[in-house]
Amino acid sequence: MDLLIKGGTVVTAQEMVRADVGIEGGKVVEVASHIDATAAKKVVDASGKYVMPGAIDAHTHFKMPFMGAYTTDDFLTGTRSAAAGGVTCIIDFALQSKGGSLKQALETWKGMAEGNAIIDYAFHIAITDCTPSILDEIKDMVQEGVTSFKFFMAYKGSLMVDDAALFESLRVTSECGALGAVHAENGFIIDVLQKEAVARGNVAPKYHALTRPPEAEGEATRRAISLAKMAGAPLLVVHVSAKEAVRAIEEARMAGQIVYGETCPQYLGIIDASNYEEPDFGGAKYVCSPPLRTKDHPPVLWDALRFGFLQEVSSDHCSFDFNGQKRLGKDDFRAIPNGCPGVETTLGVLHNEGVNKGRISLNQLVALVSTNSAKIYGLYPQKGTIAVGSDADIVIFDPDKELVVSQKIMHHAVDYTPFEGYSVKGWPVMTISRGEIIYEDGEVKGAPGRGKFVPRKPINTKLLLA
Ligand code: DUC
Ligand code: ZN
Ligand code: ZN
Repeated sequence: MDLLIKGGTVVTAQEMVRADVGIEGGKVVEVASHIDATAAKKVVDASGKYVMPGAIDAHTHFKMPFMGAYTTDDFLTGTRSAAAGGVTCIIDFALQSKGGSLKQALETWKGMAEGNAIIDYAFHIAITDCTPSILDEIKDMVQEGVTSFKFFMAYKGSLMVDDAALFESLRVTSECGALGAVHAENGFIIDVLQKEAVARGNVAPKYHALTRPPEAEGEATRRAISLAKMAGAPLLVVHVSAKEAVRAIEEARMAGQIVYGETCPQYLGIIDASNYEEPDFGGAKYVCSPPLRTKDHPPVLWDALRFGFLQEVSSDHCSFDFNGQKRLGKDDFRAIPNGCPGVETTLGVLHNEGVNKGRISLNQLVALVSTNSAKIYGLYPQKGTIAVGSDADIVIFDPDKELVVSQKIMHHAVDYTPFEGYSVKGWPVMTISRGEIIYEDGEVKGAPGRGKFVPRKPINTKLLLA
């Protein structure tokens, strides 16, 4: 046995049990109440700690060209930060360039990850140009292990696709065993509101939120759900931030439609729309899309997580330096690159805000940050659980470790964290990827390039209903 994790409490999406975990050849080979340590090459003492499946962050943007800049974190610094946050697998978005093929997008993103990633990685492809030949390529991508595709209903004039393109694409993704995912905000309305705001001289960061109202998200979510229904396709709505969008998903799910929803920690009430008022252009740090909402939205999102209307929490780590990149928009909020970092903080923040405050159980925490993503995106049971035969992707989580989130302790390259000053009890202390300790007590030990591309299986909607 290569590694034995002894004395911890194994927490999966289903159970919480005192057990030792034996690892060999990168896989879990035994989970039992007592495993003899004499044959183990290395023993990790996990007493007093939770032993959980490594988190899967299904929403990152490393080294992505966007709004005239590249995201600051690349596959090295991004996965370094991920490892320090207990994340053992990311699903990043390869972006189809206008006129480019899906194959080109995948090869470009694989090229950026290879030799750099510290943890395992998979890709979605964001389709921005839905021509017949591109739709034909979807099945080839599924063969390559890319089984989810994102479509933007916002960013008019750049990334946005129209309803016909989305409808046709969803038919194809579904036929090919893939999942269509949407960025659901009404790009037409946002465009009108943005132009009006700027014409009135309203150019500060807070107008980013005021020109992307929750109704624009609710409307687009409802529309995407209707298009998916007509296409006979399952659908996933990424980064749900507004109660209007939650209600749309809830209704569709109650009516038996297969619609999944993701939200992100930045929408869960630790920060909110009032942060856009921070002085000295500080509000730009929180400019992401959808924007942070007013305080009436997070309680609805928490209820949706607790009752299963939203199934997963990922970071949408899309990092732009405050000094330099965000300041591109100092005279016009429309030029602030959209996105916030968060791959390192999701697990600890969700544990503190969710489990410690009694909003979700520990098992739900594991489901939301790991197991459900593995099931939805075709990684289960290779990843997303601790079971014999699964990859030994494990996070050891100390529920008593207290810390204050701050830029000083982050492992990312970007120059701020949106959760600065947030106090938590409970934080990951060790991350194990395929049996190798890659992070321990503040130090990332995994070598750049050790992470592998993980081809994903076709989508199986029977795995996760509630
Ligand atoms: N949507 C994302 O999912 N990420 C970054 C920007 C955006 O609008
Ligand atoms: Zn998006
Ligand atoms: Zn994103």
